[in-house]
Amino acid sequence: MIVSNRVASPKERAAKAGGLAVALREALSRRGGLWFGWSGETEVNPPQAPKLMKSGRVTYALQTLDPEDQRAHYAGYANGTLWPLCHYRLGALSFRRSDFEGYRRVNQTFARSLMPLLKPSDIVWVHDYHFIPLAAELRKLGFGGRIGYFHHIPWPTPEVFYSLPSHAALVSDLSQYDLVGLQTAHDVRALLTYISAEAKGWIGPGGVVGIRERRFRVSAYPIGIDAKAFVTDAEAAANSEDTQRLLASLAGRALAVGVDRLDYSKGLPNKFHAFENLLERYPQHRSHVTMMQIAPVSRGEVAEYQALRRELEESAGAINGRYAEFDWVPLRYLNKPFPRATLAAIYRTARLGLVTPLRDGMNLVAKEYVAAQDPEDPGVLVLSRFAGAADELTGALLVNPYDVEGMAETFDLALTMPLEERLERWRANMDKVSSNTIHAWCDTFLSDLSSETPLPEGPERRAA
Ligand code: GDG
Repeated sequence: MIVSNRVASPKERAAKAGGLAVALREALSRRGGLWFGWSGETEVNPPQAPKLMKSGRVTYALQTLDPEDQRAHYAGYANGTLWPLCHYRLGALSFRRSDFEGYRRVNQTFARSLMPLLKPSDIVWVHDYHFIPLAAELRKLGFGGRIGYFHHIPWPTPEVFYSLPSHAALVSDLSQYDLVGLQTAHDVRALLTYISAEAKGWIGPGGVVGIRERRFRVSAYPIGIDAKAFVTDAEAAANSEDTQRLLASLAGRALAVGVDRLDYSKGLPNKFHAFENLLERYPQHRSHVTMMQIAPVSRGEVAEYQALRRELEESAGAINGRYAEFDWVPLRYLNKPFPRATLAAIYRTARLGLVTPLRDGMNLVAKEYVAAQDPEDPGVLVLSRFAGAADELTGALLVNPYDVEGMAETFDLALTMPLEERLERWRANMDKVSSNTIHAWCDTFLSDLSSETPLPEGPERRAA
């Protein structure tokens, strides 16, 4: 059983599903299973049971929520509190007890609606920060089977995590899982440090953790992409109509591309400033490089996101106003999403991939950019050291996104990098992207979650 906030309905699936949705669906189809989540609809006094839809071996179970609960859960606690907290943005953190209560209520609703569908032998895999208390709620209803949790975003270090008034409750909820998966070793260290310092837990070998009577495992499972599918898409894109149109519009200029949801964690203002700084301090690149930022609007109902959108519109206007020529616009800023095939064409054409988040769990765009490159003439990935992907993609040029001038220097270095070095760096990155795929990630997590090997006893039990 997979639980995630949004479930692409069977109708939507083919057209829109991204790599993660496709991989989870494949994992479910192979084993047969159920995908449970929010229907995307709200209704006062919603039905207590989910709407069921079957497609092949996968059943979709979609729960409708009360509008106020949904707001408190999604825009309130999940995206107004946990998202900024986990991305180290304490200035953007807002905490209201009523939102926290709404968050718990939605988790209770989900547990009540899921419970009648569960058999004791079922394995439940919960995705992301919207559902941290779900295992605790299922346990209260008597579910004793295996439950795993994967946290797609960073886990903050204890000093940051303490800012959350409900930090102890959240970790106590986490202890009701059997397996907690995080993106990187850094995230694991952050959580384990909190557990031993604050939650009075013990840490055993292999990431085994004990808090009070609970024993569970915490481990890193860096998420990957469907590398083969991306290579195929990119090869197909090499001569596509999209590529032809793009090349014609560039008129021989180098392209630097960024693809990010319009989110403050993605560091877009800093990236724009760095590009502006490049044009200012390296005039040789003026009229010779075009930056394209694709930034589909996300969580548009949250005030922080509206402010970011205004800031970027102003900044893009200022850069273009200052540097554009009658035949060259330095920055193309696009607020709409594009089909995956078009993205593949853009990635492959781009000499530079600019992935510069202030903080990111993994960042799949970095891996997609690598997979889409022409193996004979690959582009250069410029990557924030604060993206989880920086651990694996050692061939990238790493940057500190807070250092705008440093980033501009790195953009210059990337634009002038000789082919030999580009090849060497790309090969190192591609090795990682093609070995640690989304399928490998899925299989490893599920096999660890299903493992029957008993966890070692904690210190008290051993002493007794
Ligand atoms: C969260 C964590 C973690 C973007 N624009 C378009 C489009 N996209 C696709 C990309 C990529 C996905 O959306 C974005 O994934 P990221 O990993 O970059 O970022 P988040 O959305 O913040 O994801 C992140 C991830 O979960 C997985 O665990 O890596 O750290 O924050 O696949 O290609 N896709 C299409 N058109 C667009 O315009 N088709």
